[in-house]
Amino acid sequence: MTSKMLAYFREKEQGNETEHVYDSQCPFCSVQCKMQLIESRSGNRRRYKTIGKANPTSNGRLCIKGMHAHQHALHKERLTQPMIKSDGQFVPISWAEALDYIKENITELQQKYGYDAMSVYGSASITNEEAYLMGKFARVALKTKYIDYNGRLCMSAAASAATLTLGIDRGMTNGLQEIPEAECLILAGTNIGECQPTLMPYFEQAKKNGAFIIAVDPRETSTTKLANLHLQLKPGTDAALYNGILHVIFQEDLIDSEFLTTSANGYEEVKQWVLSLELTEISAITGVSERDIRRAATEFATPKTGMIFSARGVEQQTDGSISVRNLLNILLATGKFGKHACGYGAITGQSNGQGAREHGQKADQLPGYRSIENLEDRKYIANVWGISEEELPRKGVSAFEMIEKIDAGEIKGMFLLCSNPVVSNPNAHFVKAALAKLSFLVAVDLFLSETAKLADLILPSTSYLEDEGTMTNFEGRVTVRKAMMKPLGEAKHDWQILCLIAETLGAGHLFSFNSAEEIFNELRVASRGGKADYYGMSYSRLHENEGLLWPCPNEGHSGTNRLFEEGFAHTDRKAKMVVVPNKPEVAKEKTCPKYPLYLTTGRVMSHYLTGVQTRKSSSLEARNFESYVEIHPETAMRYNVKDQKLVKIESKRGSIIVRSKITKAIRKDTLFVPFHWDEGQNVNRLVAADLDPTCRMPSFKVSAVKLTLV
Ligand SMILES: Nc1nc2c(c(=O)[nH]1)N[C@H]1C(S)=C(S)[C@@H](COP(=O)(O)OP(=O)(O)OC[C@H]3O[C@@H](n4cnc5c(=O)[nH]c(N)nc54)[C@H](O)[C@@H]3O)O[C@H]1N2
Ligand SMILES: Nc1nc2c(c(=O)[nH]1)N[C@H]1C(S)=C(S)[C@@H](COP(=O)(O)OP(=O)(O)OC[C@H]3O[C@@H](n4cnc5c(=O)[nH]c(N)nc54)[C@H](O)[C@@H]3O)O[C@H]1N2
Ligand code: SF4
Ligand SMILES: [Mo]
Repeated sequence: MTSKMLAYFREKEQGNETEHVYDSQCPFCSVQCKMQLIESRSGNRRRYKTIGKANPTSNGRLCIKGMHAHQHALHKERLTQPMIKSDGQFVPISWAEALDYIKENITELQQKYGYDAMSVYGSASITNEEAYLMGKFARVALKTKYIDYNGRLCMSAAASAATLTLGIDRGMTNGLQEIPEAECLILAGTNIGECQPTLMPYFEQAKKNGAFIIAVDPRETSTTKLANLHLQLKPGTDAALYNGILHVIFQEDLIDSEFLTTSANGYEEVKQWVLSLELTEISAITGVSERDIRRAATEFATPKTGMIFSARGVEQQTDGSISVRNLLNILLATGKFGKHACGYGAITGQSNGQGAREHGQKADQLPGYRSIENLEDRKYIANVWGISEEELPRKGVSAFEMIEKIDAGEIKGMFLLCSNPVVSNPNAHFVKAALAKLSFLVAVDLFLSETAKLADLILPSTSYLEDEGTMTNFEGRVTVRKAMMKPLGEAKHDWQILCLIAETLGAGHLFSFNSAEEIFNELRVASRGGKADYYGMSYSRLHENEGLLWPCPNEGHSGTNRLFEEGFAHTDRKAKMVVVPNKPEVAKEKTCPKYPLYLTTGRVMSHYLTGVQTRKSSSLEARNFESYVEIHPETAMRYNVKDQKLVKIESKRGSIIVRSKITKAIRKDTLFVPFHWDEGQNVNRLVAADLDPTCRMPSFKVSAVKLTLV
């Protein structure tokens, strides 16, 4: 035993171990479970444990990612100093040197090529205050129109569908507590069991109460196992499936005609269109039997209550946006909005998947869900920001389109904060080559991600344990996450970094914030009167109420639990139904003799997104230390693949080598690979970069591939 260990045990025996308990909130998914970090100190030794804390959303539950979140935040590979690339190596520098370097490079690029030579790529894993400041930073400090964020790859389809059909985009239209009381639930392309595990009890309780649950997924998952009916469709055919369900609803007169007449536009056209379709054709397109389509329609339409949930399975498609609108068509046709246990939920993804899409990180958006192309909105925000309306740039382009512009040489510089696009964007080889063309790339991260490795300058940021701010969870509930530790080394908060750079660029007077709360108070004013109105929320109110659901327009307002009780958010108070074609406008990749199998991608419980954080956690890494591919036993036999063997998967764009997992859970014509690994296991090397024309969401869920033995 070493002398250090002896000293430790001696102290423990003498009862010298002290315990400190800190309140925190999970950095990972959109449930935003409240948690406590318990630190046991004994001499110089520290041991940590995370436990759940009671809260109205997950009632004190945590999943394995939350339980081990502190492992990455306290990991020895955390970045603690700014680093500059010199002769291909990263060398530590001071903040003052880093800021000078930034000023020099940005000024030179913008003088030579104009303000729009710089771009900003943001994130939905940062606080509302930071998301708000990113939008302001791009437009006011950098004066560029080019800003977008990783939420484009995540929430854009559901967001545009809800905005177009309902007039407002809040993930859940109803309170979470209503789920167990719904008589039928459709879970479409959502794997809550792995991705939001602490929400499962709401759905399990619904089942116990007698609800009929319908799952739509090409794979069997822990979520589909809860269902009474699993529609195991061909990837990419959701739009047609929901047309089939609508066909039956109209044909069998299971509609709520009074609701349709008073509350929806466009239903006559939808009725005519879906009645003109043949169920046999829908069945052939989707691979779902006519009987199952009929059953789903009657089980959902007949009872008085029912809710539909969707996530990326439906949404990450070239017709994701309009497919979600078809799910909303089903809810409208059956009158299931604005009432108890009736409504829609787009299960948001990242920790702040909801809030970060409301306050101006999107290419065409200003805070409070305002539009950058609307004169009134422009004037209002310019006034809050202390600039003139004319100085405010116009709209830019979506995340992947910024990368295309970098490739084309139109964008020369990028400020990247809290994202890893080389691993998360489609067509990864193209993305990596494009980013390598940048004259100046600054990456702000916790770790040296695959994208950060391409940067000219890396700035170290603070983790969830160190950074205070508000997050808006999938319910639309705004909560405050407290900071419980000092920044690690010289790391700074994302908002501080933005303020420092703004100052360097001469806009310091518009970014003179000393705390997250000060930024929030400006955000409140900026969102005032907008669709996502946070004006009535203050930090003290948020603490007192365990969070508030927006809209919350004044300090006397108790937040909004259920939307659309008094009609929809369009000016005529009516929702807009829309005719949805079976086949998308931008074709999806088709299988062919060379690439005969579909590939779909997604997640596993133990890892988070590009895995930069969860692969640093020993407990999580131990559960899945490498990627894999799900293959149906018959398909495996056809390709002579045995279980647990390395196989090569190849598309037009590239190839990866991963281990086979033979399972009946997947369709025979489809493979599934999670996307949490980089380099040679990065599944996005295979994925097609076709974009949805409405919202510019990439088609992560359908690519054509071939399978060979290694
Ligand atoms: N463990 C874990 N949890 C997470 C995350 C994580 O990385 N790991 N990420 C968070 C984030 S940012 C997000 S966006 C959410 C994502 O949450 P989800 O969208 O639920 O997760 P995915 O696994 O991407 O996809 C869901 C399901 O869609 C199915 N699917 C594939 N193709 C199709 C199709 O064509 N149609 C239909 N109907 N379904 C299809 C997949 O088989 C999969 O089971 O999870 C959040 N929570
Ligand atoms: N094939 C395929 N691709 C997909 C998807 C899919 O289903 N299939 N899903 C898409 C979806 S839904 C999403 S959301 C995207 C996500 O894609 P990304 O945003 O690229 O993924 P992350 O792994 O969250 O990257 C976050 C980075 O920021 C760092 N980081 C974490 N916290 C902080 C912080 O507080 N501040 C700063 N500055 N840095 C921080 C992490 O270390 C990490 O390097 O991927 C998309 N890509
Ligand atoms: S990952 Fe999501 S469900 Fe799991 S503990 Fe964190 S917030 Fe809760
Ligand atoms: Mo996401």
